[in-house]
Amino acid sequence: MLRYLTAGESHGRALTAIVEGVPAGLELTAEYIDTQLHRRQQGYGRGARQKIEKDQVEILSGVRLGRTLGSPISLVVRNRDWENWKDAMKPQKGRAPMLTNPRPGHADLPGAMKYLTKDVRNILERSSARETAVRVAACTVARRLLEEFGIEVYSWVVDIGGVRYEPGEDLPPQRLFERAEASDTRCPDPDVTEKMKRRIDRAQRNGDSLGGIFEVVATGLPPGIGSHVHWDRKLDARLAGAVMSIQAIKGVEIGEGFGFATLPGSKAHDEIFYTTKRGYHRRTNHAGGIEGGMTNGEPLLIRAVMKPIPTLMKPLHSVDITTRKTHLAAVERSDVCALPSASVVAEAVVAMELAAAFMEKFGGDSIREIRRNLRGYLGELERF
Ligand code: EPS
Repeated sequence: MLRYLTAGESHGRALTAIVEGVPAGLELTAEYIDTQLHRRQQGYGRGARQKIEKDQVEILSGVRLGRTLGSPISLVVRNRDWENWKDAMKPQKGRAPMLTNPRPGHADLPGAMKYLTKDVRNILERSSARETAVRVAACTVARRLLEEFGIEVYSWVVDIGGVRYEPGEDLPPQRLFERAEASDTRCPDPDVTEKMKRRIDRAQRNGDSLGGIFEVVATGLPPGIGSHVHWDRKLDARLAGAVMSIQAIKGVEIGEGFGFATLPGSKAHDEIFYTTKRGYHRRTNHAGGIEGGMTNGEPLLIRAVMKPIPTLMKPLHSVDITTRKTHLAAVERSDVCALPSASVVAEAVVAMELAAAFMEKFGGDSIREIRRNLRGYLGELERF
């Protein structure tokens, strides 16, 4: 079973992860993972932390001579900022300063109540989206696995604070992705990118933050990944859970998503065609590549909304949890908008979920074995 765990606090020494269930023989280097870590750190609207960090992974186990061994892969991403936070995190003398004014919208207050602590820092250090640095590292192992079998995952940002990108032309995902990669907001359109940047500037001037919407697309998926037979094997449910688990994500759609509410059945479904050249295929993709909890061979389409980051430079009303008196919410260094990063994190977690389901279908202990399993199944489908 392909799975992972992460550990680490935002301003602790390091973030770590263990990835288990990776087959042997997969080419994997720290440089490959670092490319994704670098992508996660980009984007207009990020705060000063990204100028301090230059995220790089160390692979501590599970890889020898550039290939996976089949044993657990352990990863470390060190926090450069630890040096500046040592005193707050672990004072040499005296008591650590307490943070007692929870930020509305963050994990601060429910976390403090749940874990019975009056120091909100005990909660926010782990709830911080800093954790996504090592999550991307872990999930990039899965991405490497998918890539080996021709499955690619892309993303782009379509909305920041109401500045919307409406795709005018029907471009393939690779092209949209290339354009997004060249944009400061990961938006495929340069004009909309500029509008988004101005919207972010305005929010920053007002001490405010912004949310938005991104899309993730995966191509090259064979039909039959996931299953209709049980709730926790349905791929759409698993993907929605994975994307929703990213900090600040509040909604996930597959394919037409909420748009299905207004479409009649005759326009909502993707009619089935067959040609010897293309096999079974569709001319539309309202389903977003998943029917009955399984891939159907069409591209996977996911859309998700991120709420505005709850740390505000012009803080909201809150209560000091030691005095119970009115107090403005804590002001921590933060981002104005992290949509570009969130879309990169989403690519990663989608890759992990797809790779896990892919391994359930074709799984073996080595890349060679999986390749043989996949080839055998695709041969069956050719005769189907
Ligand atoms: C982040 C690092 C954090 C935040 C951000 C994400 O660093 P710091 O708290 O030291 O500024 O910039 O996290 C949040 C916005 C949040 O609300 O938790 C990162 O590396 O992505």
